[in-house]
Amino acid sequence: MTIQPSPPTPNASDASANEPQMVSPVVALGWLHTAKFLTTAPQLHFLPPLDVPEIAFVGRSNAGKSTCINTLTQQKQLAFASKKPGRTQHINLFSLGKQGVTDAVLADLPGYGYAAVPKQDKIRWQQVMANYLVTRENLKAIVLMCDPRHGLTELDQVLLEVVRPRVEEGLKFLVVLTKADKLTRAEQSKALSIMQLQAGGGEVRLFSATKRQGIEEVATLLWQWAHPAPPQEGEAGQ
Ligand SMILES: Nc1nc2c(ncn2[C@@H]2O[C@H](COP(=O)(O)OP(=O)(O)OP(=O)(O)O)[C@@H](O)[C@H]2O)c(=O)[nH]1
Ligand SMILES: [Mg+2]
Repeated sequence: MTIQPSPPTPNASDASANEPQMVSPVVALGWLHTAKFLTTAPQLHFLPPLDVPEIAFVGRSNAGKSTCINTLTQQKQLAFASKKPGRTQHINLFSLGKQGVTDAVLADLPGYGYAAVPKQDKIRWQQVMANYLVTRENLKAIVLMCDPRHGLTELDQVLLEVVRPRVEEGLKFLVVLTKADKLTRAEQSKALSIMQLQAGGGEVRLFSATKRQGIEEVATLLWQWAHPAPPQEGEAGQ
């Protein structure tokens, strides 16, 4: 398998390096549909070093990370989703890219905050995750899955603090408000406004796997982050 960052898109010459490239949701979803299981690892040092953009899905246990990955990739059982919290226990990587050329990877991370997990395991996992978020070199974006009925938990806040220095250096950040189908329209727009204030400049989107809400928006954003516009002439090295 070949793994390489995608080359600059030729017809994007008039796009500024800071502006996202335009893409249709159909293209973004077609790209996500190419997802294939790449590898699984209990700890950071078992993950292969990669030089393509990596997008990590994080959040409390049962928030809907694995379901979101399955929905975005339009594959029923790519990531293990379950009614039982704590189903995902390893870092699972999925490669993306057309014609067998990987141009990005998705990472499904185990959830945190599940009460029934022994304390030692919780601490161990929090350390693995913090280590991953701080040191994974090709990490390009974080998708924080948050159930708006619970809001940001204490551990979500800790995570935000851990990644803040990297976000200030350009790491992309998206809060996905999951299970939006459980909220009324009015509750949805309230949850969106509150999270926009809390997300510290990151993006926020409502999402529902069951009602298929927000799928195109999230897919487009992920595609844009994995395919940044090439620098304009004269901008190289700035
Ligand atoms: N109503 C509703 N339920 C959802 C949605 N997304 C996920 N769920 C349910 O939430 C439960 C947990 O989903 P998972 O995708 O396994 O959650 P996870 O965040 O991967 O959980 P861990 O692997 O334990 O961290 C499952 O019962 C899903 O069916 C959604 O959009 N709407
Ligand atoms: Mg999971």
